Amino acid sequence: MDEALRRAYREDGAVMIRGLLSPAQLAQCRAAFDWAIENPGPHASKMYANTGQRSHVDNCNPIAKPKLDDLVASLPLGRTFADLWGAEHAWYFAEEVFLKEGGVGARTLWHQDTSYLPWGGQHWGNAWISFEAVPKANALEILRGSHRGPRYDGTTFMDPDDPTDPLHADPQQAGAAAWPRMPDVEAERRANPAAFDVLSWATEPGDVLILHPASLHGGAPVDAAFPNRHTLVLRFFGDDATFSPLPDESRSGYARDGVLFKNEMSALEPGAPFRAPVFRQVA
Ligand SMILES: O=C(O)CCC(=O)C(=O)O
Repeated sequence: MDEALRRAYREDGAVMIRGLLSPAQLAQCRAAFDWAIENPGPHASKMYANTGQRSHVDNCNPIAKPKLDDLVASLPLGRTFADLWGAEHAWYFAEEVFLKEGGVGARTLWHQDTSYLPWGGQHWGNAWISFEAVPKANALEILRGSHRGPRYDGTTFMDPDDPTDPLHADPQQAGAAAWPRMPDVEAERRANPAAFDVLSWATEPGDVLILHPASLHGGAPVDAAFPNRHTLVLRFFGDDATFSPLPDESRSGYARDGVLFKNEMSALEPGAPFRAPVFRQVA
């Protein structure tokens, strides 16, 4: 692998790998995506039903897990991640699916996945795989280098008036123990379009956007010109991955309070390598 790509991932927290998946591999991913939509897990959220518009987001679906483990073992992603990190090994964690149909769909709010998942260390990565050609205007956006900056409190995604509504704690009440509240990236961009260094790419089917889950990312809305998006996100980790607890273990739904790997994560001490025999090794 090109050293420049490794450096870009280390420094920027996101890279685009064009044509990483063949048409046959992409078709297998699409079949798994469609199956996951038809067989939702306990965290699935659906919106706009019966309006001609549709939104479906599902994270860490335990029913989809065995199928996805088998799929991931057949894809070139594990080796790609190990090469990108410079790691000996890579493991697959779990998926998230994003469906937005009918031209209506708010932006995915800015967030870091590490506000919801107890993850530390360098060797983490999301493979963002969209089945449509996604224009740049509708692309996922990443704040360059933000995976090397503060770990912010997450958004609850629940307050339409406050995209930074804190998930774990109100800093004014929790004081120094709280993680800082996220910047309101969209408000700051409205005031100053150059406020942030934002990375984004238009993608073609087969391209894979790789982003570090500690990076601040968001966006990828649909609109009248690009009405439908179907995206499968697969999350991986390598040798330098540790258990790094959340401030409030009862708030995320995906950590020790979750459904997937709950017991395995409960057995890990802060700072311990993120390992359990149940994680599927893919490199
Ligand atoms: O595709 C999206 O709308 C959001 C993607 C995302 O949050 C992720 O890959 O972690």
